[in-house]
Amino acid sequence: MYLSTLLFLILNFYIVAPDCGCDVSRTDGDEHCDTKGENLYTKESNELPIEDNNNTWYTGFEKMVLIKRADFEMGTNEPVFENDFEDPVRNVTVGSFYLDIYEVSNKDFKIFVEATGYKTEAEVFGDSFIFEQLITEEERESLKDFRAVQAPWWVKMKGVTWMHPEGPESNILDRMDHPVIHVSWNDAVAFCKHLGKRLPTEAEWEMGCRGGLRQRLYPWGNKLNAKDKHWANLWQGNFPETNTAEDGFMATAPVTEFPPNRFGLYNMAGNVWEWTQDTWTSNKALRVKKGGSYLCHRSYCWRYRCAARSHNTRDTSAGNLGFRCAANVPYEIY
Ligand SMILES: [Ca+2]
Ligand SMILES: [Ca+2]
Repeated sequence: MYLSTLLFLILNFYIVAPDCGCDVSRTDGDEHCDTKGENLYTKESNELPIEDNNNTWYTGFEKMVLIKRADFEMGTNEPVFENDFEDPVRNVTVGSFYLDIYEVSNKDFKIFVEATGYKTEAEVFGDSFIFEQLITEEERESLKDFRAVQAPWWVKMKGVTWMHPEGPESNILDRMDHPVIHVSWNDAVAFCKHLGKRLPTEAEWEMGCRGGLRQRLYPWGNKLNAKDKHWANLWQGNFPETNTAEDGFMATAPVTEFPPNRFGLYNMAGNVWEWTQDTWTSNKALRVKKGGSYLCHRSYCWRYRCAARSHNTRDTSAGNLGFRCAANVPYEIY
């Protein structure tokens, strides 16, 4: 049952024709058609080799897709955040690997904790970072001195853990299908390892995000609200004052929400940031995260693009940061 559904999903998204190739200007915000890069948008250019993929989808793991060895264009030549080293475009060959279809959910993480007794770093340290609008006015007032200097809308709050995302009085009972949050890079590695998996490399993650499309901004193309729809859980309104939640979600959304990309992957952009294996610099404490979150808005954090990247220290946890796992294939598939 599961396999046939998965096959249907994957094949269905593999035969979706590319869109018209209209682009969103990075300078004026207007939509226009990109004539320079028109070869990027031809059907042939974005055709996926369906005939090569007939018998290799089964992973041995649940809820994962096989992404076959291929070259892809990583990064962008039009960086939005130069200090993030988004550029240049480079051809990268990525070997075959499996990637979780969904972000790891609270339910997944609970099963892991029950099996292992694992304690997250937020539990050990006794606190985690939370977006101030998700707590009460009184709590906000009492936590003034614990605001992040560069981003004062983040506060460090005691008793915040994956089970109590807004403090000791909160719980996740009605959010078991939402992504687990307040998990550090070390926690994510422990979870994946327990299942015989690992974190994706940044290149694997970005290849997954692009879903076989060349040099598009988002997993679904270049238009943020193509077909007048919301394709990801982001921030609508004025950041950080007003979140209209036009996409239906003020904070996290279930990991199964919003349309998947052509690889069948959900929420690669938005919902929660996702840890990757890679280091940001030679400092091993800093790890790359990808995809942006429900707090990202173009005016402030246009990092829900596939090429965008950011980082945190590997023991950091926050209310908009989660992960998904990757896994090695048992043999190289060409
Ligand atoms: Ca939202
Ligand atoms: Ca995500």
